[in-house]
Amino acid sequence: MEVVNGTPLGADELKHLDAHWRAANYLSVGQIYLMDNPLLREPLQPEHVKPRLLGHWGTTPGLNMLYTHLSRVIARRGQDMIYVTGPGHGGPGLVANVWLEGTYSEVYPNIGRDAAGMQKLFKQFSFPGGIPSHVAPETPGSIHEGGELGYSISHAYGAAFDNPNLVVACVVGDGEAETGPLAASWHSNKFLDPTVDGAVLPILHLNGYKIANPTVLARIGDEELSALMTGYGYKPYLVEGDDPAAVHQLLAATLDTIFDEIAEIQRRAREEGVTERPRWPMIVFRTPKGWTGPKVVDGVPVEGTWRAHQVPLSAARGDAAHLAALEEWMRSYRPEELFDDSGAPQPVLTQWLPTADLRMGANPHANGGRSPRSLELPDYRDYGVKVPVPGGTTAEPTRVLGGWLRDVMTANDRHRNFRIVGPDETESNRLGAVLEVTDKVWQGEIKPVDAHLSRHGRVMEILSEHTCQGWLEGYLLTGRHGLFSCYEAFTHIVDSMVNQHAKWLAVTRELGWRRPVPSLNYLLTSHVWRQDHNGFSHQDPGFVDHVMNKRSEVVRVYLPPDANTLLSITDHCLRSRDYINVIVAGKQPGPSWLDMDAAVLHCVRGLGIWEWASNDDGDPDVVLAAAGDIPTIEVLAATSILREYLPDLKVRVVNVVNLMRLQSPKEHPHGLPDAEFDAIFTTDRPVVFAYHGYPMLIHRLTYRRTGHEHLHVRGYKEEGTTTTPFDMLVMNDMDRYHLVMDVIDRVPGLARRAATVRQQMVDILARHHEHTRRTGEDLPEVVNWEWRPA
Ligand SMILES: Cc1ncc(C[n+]2csc(CCOP(=O)(O)OP(=O)(O)O)c2C)c(N)n1
Ligand SMILES: [Mg+2]
Repeated sequence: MEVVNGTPLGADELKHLDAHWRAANYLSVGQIYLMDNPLLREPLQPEHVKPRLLGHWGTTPGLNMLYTHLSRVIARRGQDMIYVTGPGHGGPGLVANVWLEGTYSEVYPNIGRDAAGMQKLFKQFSFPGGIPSHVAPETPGSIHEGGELGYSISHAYGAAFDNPNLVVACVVGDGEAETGPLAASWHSNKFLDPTVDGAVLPILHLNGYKIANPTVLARIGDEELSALMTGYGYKPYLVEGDDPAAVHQLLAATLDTIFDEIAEIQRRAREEGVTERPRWPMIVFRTPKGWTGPKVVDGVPVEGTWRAHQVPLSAARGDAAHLAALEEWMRSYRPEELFDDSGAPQPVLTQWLPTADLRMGANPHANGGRSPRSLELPDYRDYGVKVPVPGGTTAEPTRVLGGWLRDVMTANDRHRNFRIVGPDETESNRLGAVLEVTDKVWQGEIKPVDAHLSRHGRVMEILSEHTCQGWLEGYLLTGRHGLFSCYEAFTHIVDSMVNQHAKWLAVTRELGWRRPVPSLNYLLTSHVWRQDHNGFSHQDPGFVDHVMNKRSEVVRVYLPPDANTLLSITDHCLRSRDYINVIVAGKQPGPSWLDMDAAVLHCVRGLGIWEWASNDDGDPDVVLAAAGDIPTIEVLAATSILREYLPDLKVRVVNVVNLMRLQSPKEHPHGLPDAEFDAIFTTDRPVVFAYHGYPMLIHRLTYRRTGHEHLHVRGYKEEGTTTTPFDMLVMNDMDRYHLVMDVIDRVPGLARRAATVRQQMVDILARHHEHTRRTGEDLPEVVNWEWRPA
């Protein structure tokens, strides 16, 4: 690893930096422990200490040292920079720094930069009614909570893409670095284009420990660690030490070198057109966990060990020795030198700091972007398929969407604010038209056989759903737009990341100062019903269930039944802010049901009666409902059978495109009012509902509705394999023949009258079984079925 020896700091600058760092450490400890006497102007008493001591000290002094020095770099160079805190449990450190630079009091005027403000700053931390312990949405300058570890680097790169002047400093916990998502995300450097993207400076915070264990990377020796980072394509710099004055010099010298190097890489790419993949610098920052904290507590070593992780003096309120040690610890930072009589930080710590938007807490990139703008969207109506009669046209919905997305890409090219991410599936998901106007970005070696790879593409593919998700989140949180296209089953890989993003959005909605950010849009295709190549391992429609657990104000789920509805829904999603939008749509050729005007209306309604398919004259015997493209086909096929065999039966066909319409309006803002729901689904007629995913979700959403006891849902019941498309439906009892039987079994009095029809359904299913097993194909009447009502 490179070591940059040097003493770039004169005596004064060293003094300024060290005072700033001590102040940040003092304020961090104060937040963890104190509710009063913030400046220690009187002897510390038990009642000054919080009754519950909650927070994390261990990582904090390192984070503070880095923040201090990055502020120096910003001030000297006018560098646009944000700070991503992987170990987000070091929340008090970030709050302390943001308070010192003045941003905190601007965002929260009730917390002034004075003694009274400091008292509130301390008390509110991890306190009922106060602020969370992590680098949460409440923390100015944060786009990354760092609560669930593993996403810092992918968030940092997401923020850096298409922000050519931005450097994202990204602290990675050495424990965090053990996670799968973090391990994969080092490779982001193969996707960063130095000509149009900014830079990420990863700083591996090698403090040696996690909560109760050493970290792997701290115990493999420098040679292996260096080889690992070199192997990931970085140039590692080592900054190591426990003597503050020496580390200040070393860190300042290293950062000076590194920022020159970043500027040079960018200059060569931008001015000389160098396309060779650069070896970007990164830092291994090896300092003690809990640095400057108590060395020994109750006879055991704390500083420099895992014991420093949370609260080193855990009994400071009740135990006199702990209280004395706390006071000694806090006084070791010499607060009387750091704060003036009013409690404000002395000029020595603040006069050299960056000002205005260059302060990392105030940087607009970390609050929805420096110049956020809406996408320019070509009129999707011009891209629709012609549908002279329902079902009369066949289209591959995602391919149709691809044509529009291609032009979305072009329309916004000059703003460079739209990206499509996915794990190797853009073409397989039939969005390949976008590659007519852009490429897949790739800084690795490119061979003649490769297609659509280039240094400057706007489509991003890496086989790590975590990295895709992290990139996109970072991109959105800094005010740009995107779409994540993913195999439905494997979207589950990012379940936990979605949880975190949903929490982030829910909290930011309540913070007036946070700008809305473009929504996180998923296109789940290659879905459960059409996994012809793959089978059971690729069949799982449960991501929707997962998302539906989130707070109703942030999630939206759409199941467009055909190409035109998919266009309309996607347009809506790309215009929206602060949501997680999930769109489930197939890529295989399928019937188009609605012409563009009807599609737009249907999407606005969210669910509606398809009159052209119904014969109920306002008084149905049964309601057949569908949500999802394949269920829609089965419901219509079942309807045509019923209308042919039982022409007196009055069938109402309902289609649901916006799943939240099913919920009570008390639970979701999109919920259909009860009276409208009752009018459409009736309160007393059987409803046979074919749903794309797990049936229980439809029950969950409708359990408060009057007619819920009459609702019978078919869907995926975890029966999967590699078989014919229709056999998948039969295996899950969601095929048209089962639906017809469901109707016969449920409409009062029908069972006896329609006994022979029912028997025919059973017979067809037997024939289906025999035919598929013999020929490998579905029955001709299934394959060739078209909507032609009697
Ligand atoms: C994914 C995940 N797993 C487990 C935890 C619980 N946890 C919180 S902090 C921590 C140790 C982190 O160690 P490190 O990344 O080295 O951070 P630092 O030493 O800087 O505190 C763990 C395991 C978590 N927050 N996220
Ligand atoms: Mg650690």
